[in-house]
Amino acid sequence: MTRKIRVVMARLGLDSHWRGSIMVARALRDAGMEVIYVGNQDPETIAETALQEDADVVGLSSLSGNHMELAPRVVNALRSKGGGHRTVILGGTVPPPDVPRLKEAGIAEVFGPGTPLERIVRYVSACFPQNPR
Ligand code: B12
Repeated sequence: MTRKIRVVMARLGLDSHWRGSIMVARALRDAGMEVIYVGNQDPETIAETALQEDADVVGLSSLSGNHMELAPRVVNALRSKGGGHRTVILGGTVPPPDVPRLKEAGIAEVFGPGTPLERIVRYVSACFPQNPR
């Protein structure tokens, strides 16, 4: 049986910038996905929530420069709990030189400021072609 794509969306650490993550959460929801928005959380709590919610995708938002430390910690926490197959995506003010290092650390894709919401929806949908929207 197919089910909707499930996305857990969080702001990394104490990042107070919420606009982008809310806009992305709404766009994914409007595209027919189940979005669980958990606000500010530490990496281990985000990973635990993703497992408890059986999320397909973990969406992380960071505009305060904490992405290199905290985003890989989400991936590591997922892997240590057997949830490393989940797709982790990141958005926010990520300098381009950081992107390859984040991908090496297991972040599937990075979306910077100004990314059209349709592009994010298309990316997530394409990761799970078998799921209805
Ligand atoms: C508005 C704003 C604020 C507001 C936030 C209001 C709010 N509640 O959201 C306030 C005034 C509170 C604020 C505070 C601070 N800010 Co500020 N802020 C901005 C500003 C001007 C715009 C951010 C914004 O709302 N953009 C609009 C949204 C729609 O875009 P977005 O968030 O980028 O989201 C898009 C993508 O990034 C992506 N995306 C984002 N999240 C996610 C998540 C997922 C899963 C996906 C797929 C995609 C995605 O998709 C979105 C659509 O394209 C930016 C400058 C800028 N141009 O980015 C600085 C900026 C982000 N702020 C900055 C700073 C330094 C701060 C402060 C540290 C300042 C201070 N000294 O106190 C604090 C942060 C404190 C904290 N604990 O986080 C810096 C960050 C520098 C860095 N990253 O190294 C910036 C870049 C300004 C600058 N040029 O220096 N800020």
